[in-house]
Amino acid sequence: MLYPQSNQFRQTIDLSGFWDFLFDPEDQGEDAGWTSGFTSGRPIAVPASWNDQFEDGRDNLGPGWYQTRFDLPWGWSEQRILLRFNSVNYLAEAWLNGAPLGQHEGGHLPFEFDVTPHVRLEGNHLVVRVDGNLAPDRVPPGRVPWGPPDGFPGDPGNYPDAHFDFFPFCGIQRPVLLCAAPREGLADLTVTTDIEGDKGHVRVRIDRDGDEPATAHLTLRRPGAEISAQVQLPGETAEATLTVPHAALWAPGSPNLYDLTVELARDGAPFDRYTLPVGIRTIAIEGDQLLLNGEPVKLKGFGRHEDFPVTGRGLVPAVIIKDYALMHWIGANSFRTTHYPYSDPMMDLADRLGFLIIDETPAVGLYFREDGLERRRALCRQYVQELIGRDKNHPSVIAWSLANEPHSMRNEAKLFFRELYDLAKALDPSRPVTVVSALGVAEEAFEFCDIVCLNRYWGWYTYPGQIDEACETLAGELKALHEKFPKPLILSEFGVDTIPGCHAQPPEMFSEEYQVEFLTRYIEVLDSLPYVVGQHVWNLCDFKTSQGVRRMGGINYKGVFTRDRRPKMAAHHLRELWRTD
Ligand code: BDP
Repeated sequence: MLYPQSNQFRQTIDLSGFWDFLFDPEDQGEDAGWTSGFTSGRPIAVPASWNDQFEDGRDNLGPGWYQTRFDLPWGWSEQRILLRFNSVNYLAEAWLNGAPLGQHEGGHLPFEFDVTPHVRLEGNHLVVRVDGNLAPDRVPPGRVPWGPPDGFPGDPGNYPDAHFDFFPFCGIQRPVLLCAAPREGLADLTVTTDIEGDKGHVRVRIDRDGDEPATAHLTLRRPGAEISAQVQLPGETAEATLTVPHAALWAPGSPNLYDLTVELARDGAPFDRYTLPVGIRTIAIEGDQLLLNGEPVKLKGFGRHEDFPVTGRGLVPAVIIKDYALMHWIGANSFRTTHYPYSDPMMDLADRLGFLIIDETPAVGLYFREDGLERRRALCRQYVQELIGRDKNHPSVIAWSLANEPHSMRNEAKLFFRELYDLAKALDPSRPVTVVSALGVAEEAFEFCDIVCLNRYWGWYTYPGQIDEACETLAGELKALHEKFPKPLILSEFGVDTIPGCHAQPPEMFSEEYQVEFLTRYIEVLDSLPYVVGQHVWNLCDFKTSQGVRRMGGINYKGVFTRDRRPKMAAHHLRELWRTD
């Protein structure tokens, strides 16, 4: 699915702003007659989570009803009109002028409707029902009956009862776009690159709607370079390769991008065009090394959250810029999109700024009891397809993560992930695929995953306050893991809750000194093991969670920056360890 853009043949408008909103008092569903509009609504900001916008919103997971009105801009009357939602969490259903458009399950991934048959020139009325409730058969799940063998006995639980450790923010969290696109225009582009000597090959697959013969003109440009090709499109797809002499490769530190423009024409007259940034780079695994452009690369960075006061998980462009500035300042070159796909601007900026991303589906807290398993499997397949469909052309994306910390103790887990792994590889053979696990050597999916990603908290949940024991255990475990699965290994989470301003000497849990010592000593271990190709600290910033005895004030304090992006002591220490200039 191509991200909407505006040019001579396409136009996009953003429907963001203040919409009307109401909570469904008794979940009366569409029968209440709201699908064609309601009068009792209050104003709500779109995009943003609803939870922190209202006094009665925080723990209310819906359903909630949104509505807005719009007119079509000048010149759109003969066009094909698409309505795109960049992210609605969790279950969305939409109506335009009373006509049902469809529904989409799962937040953080885009979906669109062709609204051409329903749209009017003026006075359009869009209604969206959003259900953010937690349920055992949703992904990520919630309200899961908790206990062995899928969970730990005596888990204290949390409220709202999420089966994951971040607040279940809901609502229309990213922009809603209205797009005019030519009929029979470009439907998709898939770009892969490889390198041969100092040449770069850019392979482009073109998919389009309709099958009347057309010609595609391709141009790849950056200052001082322009390469063109032309290919006939007798039907719906075609492929072309552009070869770039003396290619300017993409890498962190030198994130060179080319603009690829694909123009469709018939009888010499152009009728559609799309421009996509392209980074020429390769990613490969050789033995226990991760190779970027043929050279070993080590990831330094974080797990993060899309999380900010008041806006919740809503898109805030300035926070994106700030987070990249902080990651650059500290010397990070990488992050994982813990625990769901991040916004399109976050991904675009990683290409521009040169960050390496492990791109994760929304499958966190998965468990494998029979009840609801088929539904969870179908959702996970859908997420893999949607994620790869959305992000396949980003040079910054160097691996796909199928899930975070699945409760893989049951036999079903291995086959479940084998199928997802095969699906990801079929859709994108060019990138490594992983599962991020806390099970260690017992995680059977590591047998076929390309990279082993482990989350570890020795010195926090286990061996509290005992960093010597923690580091000894960590070193032993990493060695055993690598012996069993001789592949590149990433410590994909490690960190400790740290209350800013809390100090202790000798270091004690929750103090800033303890975070410094924990991270420094862990990194010493990681740096001493050649097969450890990545270190991702948990977390870049403090973030909101459900309420529970482990989360004071409903906040996870493992950030090296506070929730409002101020450095703790550890940020300065990490900077000394990571910055190379
Ligand atoms: C890991 C999870 C992460 C949590 C973290 C923690 O992957 O989502 O926030 O633990 O406990 O197990 O802080």
